[in-house]
Amino acid sequence: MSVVITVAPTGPIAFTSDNPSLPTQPLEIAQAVHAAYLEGASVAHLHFRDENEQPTADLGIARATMAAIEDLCPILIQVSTGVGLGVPFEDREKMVELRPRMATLNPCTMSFGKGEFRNPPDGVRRLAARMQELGVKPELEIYDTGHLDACLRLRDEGLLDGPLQFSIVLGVAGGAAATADNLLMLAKRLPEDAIWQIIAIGKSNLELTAIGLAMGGNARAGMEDTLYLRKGELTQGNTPLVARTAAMARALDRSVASVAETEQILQLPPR
Ligand code: KMH
Ligand code: ZN
Repeated sequence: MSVVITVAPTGPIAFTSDNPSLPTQPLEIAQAVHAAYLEGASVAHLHFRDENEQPTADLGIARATMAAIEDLCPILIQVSTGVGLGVPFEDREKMVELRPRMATLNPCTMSFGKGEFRNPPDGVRRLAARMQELGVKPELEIYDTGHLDACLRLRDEGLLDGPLQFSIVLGVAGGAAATADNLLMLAKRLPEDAIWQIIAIGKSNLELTAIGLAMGGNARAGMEDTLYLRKGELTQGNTPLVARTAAMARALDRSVASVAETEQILQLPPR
């Protein structure tokens, strides 16, 4: 099966003071996504920032960024409804009104590094129902086993349509550690027809991405998940991270999925 590579160029946590090549402004993000598309990424996972680099749910900034990307390439857009730790859930859930092809759904409230990541159950239900209405495919972010069970309950309530699409997110302080055992344990518990990708945060990003690809999973690459190409070496933008993930997939004799193939693999609702 071809590999779906998602680029996550910015995220909600880092600043250019952490890595000067972090794209934070609309045109910077569009150019980074276009470069990643040329390296094999078929999905772009987007967070937006204001002019002070603060994470924002500002729909105007989001639209400008999405339009700039669409002018450059046909990559599939996945908007984050995580947005940023300090952003109210009521503002975050409005991101799906942008009607992207996909958007993330974080099923549970959790400790997240030094902060709290609030995802109230009734809000998550409301968001899942709205995504269903709009034909926006949920990217289910599971940081631990209980998060998977929460998603299966939403499915059983009819709020999620199959096949379910999961991101197994490992390495966030507050969620499951970034270990091969945790990846195996979670991947084995997924529904038979589920589609999944590995998201490994921080220093285990390379190893766990390699294991996830070898296990048949898809992968996410980008400066949302690591600012380093290797220990002690800051990455010069997102492109080297995406290129390396594509090279690993090919080394495993797995082709890299095009946008059209990705629509098939993820069985995205037609637009
Ligand atoms: N930042 C990642 C650990 C989201 O954007 O909704 C998880 C994430 C969630 O990407
Ligand atoms: Zn994100």
